[in-house]
Amino acid sequence: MKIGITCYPVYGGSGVVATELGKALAARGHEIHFIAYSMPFRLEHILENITYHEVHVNAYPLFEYPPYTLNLTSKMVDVVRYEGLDLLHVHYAIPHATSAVLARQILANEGVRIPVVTTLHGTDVTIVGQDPSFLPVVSWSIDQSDGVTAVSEYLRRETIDSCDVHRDIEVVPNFIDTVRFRRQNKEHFKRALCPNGEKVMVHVSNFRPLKHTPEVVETFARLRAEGLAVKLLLVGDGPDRFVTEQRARELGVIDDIRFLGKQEPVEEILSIADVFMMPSASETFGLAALEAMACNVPTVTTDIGGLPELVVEGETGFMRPVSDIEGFTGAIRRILTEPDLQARMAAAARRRAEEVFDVSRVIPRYEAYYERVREEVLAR
Ligand code: GMT
Repeated sequence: MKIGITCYPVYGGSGVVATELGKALAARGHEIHFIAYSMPFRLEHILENITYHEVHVNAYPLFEYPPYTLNLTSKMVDVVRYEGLDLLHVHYAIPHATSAVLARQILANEGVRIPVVTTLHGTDVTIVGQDPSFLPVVSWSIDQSDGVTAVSEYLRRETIDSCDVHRDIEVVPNFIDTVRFRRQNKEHFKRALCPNGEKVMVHVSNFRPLKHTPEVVETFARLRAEGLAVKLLLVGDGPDRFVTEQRARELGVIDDIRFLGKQEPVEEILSIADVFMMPSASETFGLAALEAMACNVPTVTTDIGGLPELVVEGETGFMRPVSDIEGFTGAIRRILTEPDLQARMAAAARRRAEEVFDVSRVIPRYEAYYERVREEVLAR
């Protein structure tokens, strides 16, 4: 199939999933066309059957707010028309689904039928999508898509309940390349960071307020205060980086924390981790936790959103209520001080990543869904 994929190309879960999906589909012989405002950061280099089409935004003096949605729509029309695409798959409803539905309408005037599949990732429904200035457009764009997928059962229900959407939504979970994401021998790296054999706690996010990153530092400070020999690695960057760093200074633990910033490849850092912490207030799936699981790292997360569909409580990690610092501390203390439990959870986390979320198990579900949607559209 010839598939156009649109996503946010910057650091973030939906862009990662869209890019990895495109790469995996290309490896299975599909022709993939990425349509975005910059090269998706995980694309690295263009492969034989992957093409990248850049959307240019006009900076006309009249436009205080350049209408990116329209530039994207025109680019989609162009790529479908000249590359002969079979399907458009957009990730994140705002504004990608709106542009795709508009492009489909423009092309219909020329007798071209292009099915639109929208994948919902989270904040496009749970936070941004709930803003009254977006909600009617988000609901309409989801309803008008020919196919809609959500990355968890939680998000499927949430979309129906909060967006006034009346249609089928297929749940296709996120996935992981367990060949790339596996525990590697990084002993030299571990020795450099932990010269005295300290344990390693890792957090990876885009430091948005809903990630509750200061709570990672609070939890870490409690563990240090109990005398636990542990270091904290913080990966990523974003709006709460400053307050997180400030809290670490106030709590006197800054010297035991490394702020590593945006890092690729994250699997090398996860390879030296003993525990991964994700105290998010909202998470439709928790891709960063799955990346940790694939690298044999037990996770301590909140018990909200799609996380209970990913984490098996007491088996692959522990889940605690939002902002339950005492609960996070207790769970991490157990993992770091009970070697048998840590090893058992590490193995179970890897097994779950392989058995349920491996890329080879999930991509065929997208392929089958594309076929179904295309058949339905062409039969109309
Ligand atoms: O988590 C973020 O802030 C990024 C966001 C995105 O859309 O890029 O992530 C969402 O999509 C990811 C991929 O499907 C999910 O793993 C994340 O759980 C989800 N984030 C939230 O729901 C907050």
